[in-house]
Amino acid sequence: MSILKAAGKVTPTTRFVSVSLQEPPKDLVHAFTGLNLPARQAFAVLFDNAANACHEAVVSIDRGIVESWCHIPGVQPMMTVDEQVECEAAVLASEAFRDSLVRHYGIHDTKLVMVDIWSAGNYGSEEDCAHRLARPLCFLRCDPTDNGYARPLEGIRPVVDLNSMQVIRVEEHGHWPLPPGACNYAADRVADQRQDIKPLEITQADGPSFVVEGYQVAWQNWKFVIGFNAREGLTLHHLRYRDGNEDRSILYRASLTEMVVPYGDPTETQRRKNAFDVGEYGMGMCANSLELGCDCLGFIRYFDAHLTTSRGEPLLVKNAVCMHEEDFGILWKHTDRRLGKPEVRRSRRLVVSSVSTVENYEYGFFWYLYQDGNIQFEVKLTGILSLGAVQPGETPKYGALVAPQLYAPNHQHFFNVRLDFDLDGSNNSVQQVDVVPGERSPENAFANAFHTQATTLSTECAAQAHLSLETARSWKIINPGRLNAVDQPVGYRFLPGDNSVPFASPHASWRKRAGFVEHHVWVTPFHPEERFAAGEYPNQSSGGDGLVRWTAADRPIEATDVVFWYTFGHTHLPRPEDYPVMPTAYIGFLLKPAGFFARNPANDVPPSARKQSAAEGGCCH
Ligand SMILES: [Cu+2]
Repeated sequence: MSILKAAGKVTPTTRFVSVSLQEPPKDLVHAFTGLNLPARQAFAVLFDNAANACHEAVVSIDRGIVESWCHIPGVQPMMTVDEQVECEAAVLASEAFRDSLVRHYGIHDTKLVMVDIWSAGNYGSEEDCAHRLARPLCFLRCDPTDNGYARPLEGIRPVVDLNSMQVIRVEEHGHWPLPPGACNYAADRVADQRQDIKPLEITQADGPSFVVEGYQVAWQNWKFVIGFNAREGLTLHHLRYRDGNEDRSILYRASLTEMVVPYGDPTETQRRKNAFDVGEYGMGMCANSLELGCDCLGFIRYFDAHLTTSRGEPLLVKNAVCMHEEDFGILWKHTDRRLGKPEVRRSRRLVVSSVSTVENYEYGFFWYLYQDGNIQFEVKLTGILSLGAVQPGETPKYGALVAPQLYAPNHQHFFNVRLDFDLDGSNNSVQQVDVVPGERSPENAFANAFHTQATTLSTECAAQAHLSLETARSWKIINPGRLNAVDQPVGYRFLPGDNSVPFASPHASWRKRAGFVEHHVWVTPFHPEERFAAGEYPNQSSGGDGLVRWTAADRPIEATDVVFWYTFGHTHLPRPEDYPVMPTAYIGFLLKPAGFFARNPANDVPPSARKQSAAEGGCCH
């Protein structure tokens, strides 16, 4: 902040949207020997509310100067946490809003009203294009610590200009009574909690198996660097696996680049609901400090995140990232019946995670590293549904009742993860692998055949694909310049998990802004400025940016530095059991070595030491 201030770039109405590490050029990182540190630079996005103007700055920390300063016309960067707080205060102070509250609900005192900022999107109006807007949703608590989401103020929709921080107007769409029931989930408010859970203790008397130096981690054969920024949250860098005497690179960088939650109810109070939780809210900015609550068991190592307030002051998110080891059942087993001797190994995985709260919803982001070279990413969806009120006796068509007169609209969550591979270096290709049933033929006389067909993807357009259950489609990232023990290019297989297609029409405004949902898989040649699947500034954008725009050039992607982008969607059809708080739903993907190693890399895992007393009885893995 001080460097930008000294350079005269900061006005009293400037917001610091984000300040993050300007990551050094890849070739510098690849050539880094540990001696000459690259120049230390920060990348800042600033927004001046008075001028309604966005600027990007690159600042040299070493030299104390602003190296570049660039006006980005016509964009709205993501909303800051400060704006969330100020927006709520502005709505609660608004005469028009208070007047609506009295007329609709007879509420004179606003202290139990909750106002959640919601992004406004862009539906083509002059207002959507020219103002920095929010369209908050409002709720009413029964008392100051109640779960207010149980009582939506359905008919009232304030529209807020975030530049003036004023309510422009309050839209009223009819009258809905408050749902009759309250419902809470807090420990001090749930009566009759179950009594039959005995403690489950995980102890690691000798400490954990990982070694940490700053943000660099070594765990068994794995090495990587943990990163964190306001927009993406947790990032992994320079992921390597030690194979014999060689640290072999797998991923240069991995991150969640965007996500969107479109809602499927066309009624007036609900139809604008969609949220780009990365590009509009900032997944890192919404990260929990796990100092306040982390439920991992065992030896936990935390990492802090260093962000800024919207006024440029340092903002420390203590314990934003949690790392620990978990037992994960059987790693492998075989009993040779002739020897009567089982060989079994327990699987240990390293878990690196963070959790973000985006108003009502929670997202947990979990990277798992396994001893056999597997890399898994899992999103955990929990928190509270976005709820609305319905009329007494009404059964909603576009959602589900979760309690009397309270419903949750159908919706989807689409995530996009960017995997910048460096598989034994950056000369990589991607293959689409389809399983093909064999035709009956002299060669296939018993008609039992099937085989894989690997298509090396040559251009960006050829790479765009959906999952295919019919062909058990998977993908393989290979290094054509390095052969394995059986003379095949070394590779890692990409195995998708659950997925979905978008159910909103292609004409839906949000789909234009979220072009990344058009294909599950995209492959691009590395470009340092291609970072976010929906582009740099999806908030209130008119769309067409990001993957859709870049890949229109149909660049070659074979035997080059490739980036693999994966879009995965969770279709959420709510149920009463998701209320008042949702049991976690899981979605993600798996990367599995496929000819990367010469054999099972976990062959060398020793049997686990077991101290077992006679009283403990039998052994079961
Ligand atoms: Cu959901």
